[in-house]
Formats: sequence, structure tokens, C-alpha cells
Amino acid sequence: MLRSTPTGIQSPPPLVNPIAITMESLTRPVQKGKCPRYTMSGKTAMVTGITGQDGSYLAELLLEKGYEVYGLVRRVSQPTSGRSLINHLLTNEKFHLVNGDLADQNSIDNAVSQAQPDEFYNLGAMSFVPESWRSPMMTADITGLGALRCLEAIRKHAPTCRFYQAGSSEQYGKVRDVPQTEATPFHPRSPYGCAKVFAFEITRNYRESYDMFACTGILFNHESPRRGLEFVTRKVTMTAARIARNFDECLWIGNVDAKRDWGFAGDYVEMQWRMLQQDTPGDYVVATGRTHSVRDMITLAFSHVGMDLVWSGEGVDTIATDQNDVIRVRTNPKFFRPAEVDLLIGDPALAEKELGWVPGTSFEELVQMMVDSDVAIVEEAVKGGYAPPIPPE
Ligand code: NAP
Ligand code: G4F
Repeated sequence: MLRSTPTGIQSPPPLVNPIAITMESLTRPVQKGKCPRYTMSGKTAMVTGITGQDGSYLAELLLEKGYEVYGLVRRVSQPTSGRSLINHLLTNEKFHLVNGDLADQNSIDNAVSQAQPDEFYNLGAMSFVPESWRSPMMTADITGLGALRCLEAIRKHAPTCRFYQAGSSEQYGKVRDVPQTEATPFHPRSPYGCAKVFAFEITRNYRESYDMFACTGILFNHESPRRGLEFVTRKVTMTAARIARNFDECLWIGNVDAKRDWGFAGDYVEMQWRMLQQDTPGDYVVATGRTHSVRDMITLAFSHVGMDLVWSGEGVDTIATDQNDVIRVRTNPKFFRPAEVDLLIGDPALAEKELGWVPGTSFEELVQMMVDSDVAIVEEAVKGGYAPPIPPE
């Protein structure tokens, strides 16, 4: 899949071979039992999911703060593919890639044992909810057991290392409270949500069993120009940009009545870091406290490319037409889910009270940022004479 070119990152990315630099960069700065725990300029952090949306933003944040950053990456046969979000970091001498897979205990043990991180951020996951029905075992293994493997590696090889688990509002699923807080019971609606509940519970259990500094951020949906093209916001903004340049005529969509609490990923990684800087570990909701329907998100995104949508029909007959009566949105039942999460809205009060965190980017600013970025990507493709990215089916 062709990943986005994030705002502010040069395109096309340089050709690099993460595997080639992996072992050398892993062993160079720290050797177990020989090197000081802190590097000259600060702490050492290990990040799984470094090639994803959050991993790339978190790596930038940690490098800015003077951390030595080790990113766990899966071995791939074509190393440049899908790595575009971190290519701009590869020349930073404090940034290192280490081969590993959340399915493989040995690889995580080795990475932790050698790097001796002060902080470990487990952002790696099979993170796309629909895929979790198609691949439930793999989802349970990577998204659920993967967290346990990280905790075990830390318990055995770096017991004072602080651990952050990327929890999800999908844990709430069929919500029992509105808005959802740290006290709201879980009722997950997908194999992905179930796996995240296991990861949450095992993180709490290791904190209580072994006195480990281990916590979970229960993060509500957060988006950016770096969001994968299969997630609804990015699918909408890229398709709007493509329609504006006549690459497509309309957007094919699923349930537009679902509501989500959407924030900006760049704001949310700051909270991930803050959670590991406290005196006492705890679990926090990370959200904006506002919710919007998929329908409203689409209307807003299309307005930024000059199309004023009018909606009609219901369920699978839902459509939206523009001011020239051209149908710009159609519904395809294949995008509906076996069990939907209808409404998510988080209460970030505890994060503000205890960690002083407030989201800095509004929903309107977020959608504008994503549309602007995708319009720029499409324009660049037009100028370069190549096809712009297509959101996957
Ligand atoms: P993302 O862009 O989909 O990134 C997922 C990352 O996990 C990628 O770097 C991927 O690596 C890695 N990964 C997948 N399988 C792996 C495996 N077997 N071993 C090692 N790494 C593996 O996700 P994101 O949006 O940044 O989200 C980060 C985390 O937060 C995820 O755990 C997600 O479930 C959770 N979360 C996200 C949101 C949100 O709205 N974004 C909300 C709540 C929770 P490859 O590049 O090799 O595929
Ligand atoms: O963008 P989505 O695929 O995100 P979803 O399922 O909420 O999951 C994301 O947020 C979670 C946090 O709550 C994360 F844990 C998870 O890893 C991921 O990052 O879908 C959002 C909503 C859903 O209700 C879906 O049914 O949009 C609806 N939707 C309607 N049409 C669609 C589509 N979603 C997608 N992906 N594609 C559609 O065509």
C-alpha cells in the first residue's frame, strides 16, 4: 500500500535498507552491563509500531526531547515499502531500528535485553478493526498477546523500564456510559476490541503483580495526514482530493451514522509520553470530549474541495449529491461491520487534571489539515505524471 507523504516530509523518500543498519545500530550505543543506563543526552526509549502513524510522531517527539530511540520493525522483503513515515529520521544518529515482531518473544527479549530502555511504548498492533474479523487469531496474537510479550521481556530483562500500552476506545464498544471515562466498563464489539481489552488487563495485572510501572492510554480515534488510507477519515480526505481532480467520481462508504471522538495524533503522542513521566503509573482516557458522525466528517471534508453535499436516503440507500446534482457519495454494504460501535465520546478530564493535557487541535482544523495534505499529494502526482494513492477497498 502506498502510504501518505506526511506534511513537512520530503518526497520521494530516500532508498534505505532498515535491515542493513539494524544490528549495527542496535549494538553500538548500549551494551548490557557495560554502558550507563542513561545516554549522555537523556533516556533511552523503545517503540513498537514505529512505522505507523503514532510511532512516527512519537519518535519525533522523543528525539526532540533528547532520547535515544529504538524502533522495532518487522522484517520485510522490500525494506522501503511502507516505511515512508520514518525515512526522514534514519539519518538521525539517535534513531535506530531493530528487527523484531510482536509475534516472536525471542526478538522482543533480545531487543529489550540489548537496548536496556528506560521507557517502552507498545504501539504495534493489527490496528484495522474490519481486518480483525477476517484474521481474529492473528489479531489476538499481535494486538493482545503482543503486549504480554513486551511485558515479559521487560520483567525479565529490564524490570525498571516504564511501559506504555496503546489502549483503545474500541474497548468500550457497546458503550455503558456517555461520555466514557476511566471507570466505564468494557464491552468490545470486535476481535480487535477484545484483544485490546486483554492487553489492558494484562498491563494492569503486571503492574499489580510485579510492581512494574505499566500503564495504558485509552485513546479515542486520532488522525493526521499520516493516517493509513483504509481508515475512514483518510479514505474520505484522499477521495475528496481525487474527486476534485477527476480521478474518481464518488466516494463509496459504509455506515455514515457512526459517531467518533476524533483528535489529532500529534497531540495524542504528547500524552503517551506524559503518562510515563509521572510518579505513579495509571490509566487515562485520551480524547477531545467532542463527537461527530462520519456523515458530518464527509460533509466538512468535501466542503474544503468546493463541494456542498446534500444527503438523502437511509442505510444502504444513503447518497449525497453536490451542488450540481452529481452523486458524490454512495453506500456499499461491504463496508458495514458485523457489529458496530455506534457512539464514542471520551471524557479527558482526568488527563487534564493530573497531567495537564488538553488537545490542541479542533476537529475542524484536523479535517482541514488532512484535506490540504491530500490535495497537495494529488497535485504533486499530477505534476509528476504519476497516479495518486488510492484508498484500499
Ligand atoms: P498503525 O498506523 O496501523 O501502525 C501500526 C504499527 O504496528 C505499524 O508500525 C505496524 O508495522 C506495527 N505492527 C503490526 N504488526 C506488527 C507485528 N506483528 N510486529 C511488530 N509490529 C507490528 O496504527 P496507529 O494509528 O499508529 O496506532 C498505534 C497504536 O495505537 C496501535 O496499537 C493502535 O491499535 C492503537 N490505537 C490507535 C488509535 C487511532 O485512532 N489511531 C486509537 C486507539 C488505539 P508495519 O509497518 O510493519 O505494518
Ligand atoms: O476509521 P475507522 O476504520 O476507525 P475505527 O474502527 O473507529 O478504529 C480506529 O479507532 C480505534 C479507536 O477507537 C482504534 F483503536 C483503531 O485501531 C482504529 O484506529 O472507522 C470509523 C467509523 C466506523 O464506525 C466505521 O463503521 O467509520 C465507519 N465507516 C463507514 N464507512 C467506515 C467506512 N470505516 C472505514 N474504515 N471505511 C469505510 O468505508
